[in-house]
Amino acid sequence: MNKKISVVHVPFTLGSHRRGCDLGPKAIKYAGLMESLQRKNYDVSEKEVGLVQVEDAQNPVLKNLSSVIETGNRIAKDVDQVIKSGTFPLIIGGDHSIAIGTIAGVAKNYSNLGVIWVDAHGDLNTEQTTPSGNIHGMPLAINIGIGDERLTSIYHFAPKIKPENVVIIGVRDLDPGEIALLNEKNITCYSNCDVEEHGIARIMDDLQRKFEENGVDYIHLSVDLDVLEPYLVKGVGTPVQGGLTYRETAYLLKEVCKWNKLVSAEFVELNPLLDERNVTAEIVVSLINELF
Ligand code: 6HN
Ligand code: MN
Ligand code: MN
Ligand code: MN
Repeated sequence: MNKKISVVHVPFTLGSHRRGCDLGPKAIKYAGLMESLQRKNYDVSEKEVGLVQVEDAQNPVLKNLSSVIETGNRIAKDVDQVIKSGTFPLIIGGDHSIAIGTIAGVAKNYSNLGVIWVDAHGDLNTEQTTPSGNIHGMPLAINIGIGDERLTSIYHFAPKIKPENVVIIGVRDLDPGEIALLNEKNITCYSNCDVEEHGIARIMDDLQRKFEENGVDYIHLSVDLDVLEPYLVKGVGTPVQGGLTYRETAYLLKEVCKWNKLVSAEFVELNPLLDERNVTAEIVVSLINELF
């Protein structure tokens, strides 16, 4: 693992219906993220992406579209620069719509990028299938090139990733349009019940083999905190019962790290306004410690 880490703060909240994810990076900072990484002798720096965050209700099926696009381009540019400087980007959200920008920035550097999407949701909606109009329910579709062209073309290339290089883990709340897209694109997906049935260790072994077979040498990890059991993570806006345990999530992170393919990681969807005494942010810091 690279010894130089840049913690990239992305305090964006307009991809979600609830306000408050913009406070996520500060809450995680105050929970001690920098100190915990420094204690392990990483050379850690921080930066904050300059965002555009102006609410607009122009398009009910793509809410706050202009801000998501402008912010996505800025995130992509910053993440791209961090990688080009030989530093590992650890991106702290922000709602999950920021992954449109993060993956754009990472994929600019790696043409056959693998993505592990750890989430209670599929985030595979489009403007045609969305039940909410919230763009944080769409980033994975957009990254495989499906959706509004203004979003899929962020950072001037599309698609960012191939559907066969994507895996989703922990999912348990899919909308009908998402199920259709999953099937159409044949995306590898392990639900919470699959984790129960096969165990996280076997699933990770299967994934390692899959990435090997696909010739994937570089992996981006996207962790939506709502993948965990809601009682563990009170500070998320779209909780769903039946999530992963802390131990399963920690195992997943440690295993990914062992493969030596991880080039970037992001932790998203913390909403400190919904949290109690910053406990969810403390869990994020612990999880990041499992990873590095
Ligand atoms: N997230 N599938 C729902 C929607 O509105 O599209 C929920 C999305 C949640 C997204 O948690 O990142
Ligand atoms: Mn989610
Ligand atoms: Mn193993
Ligand atoms: Mn998500």
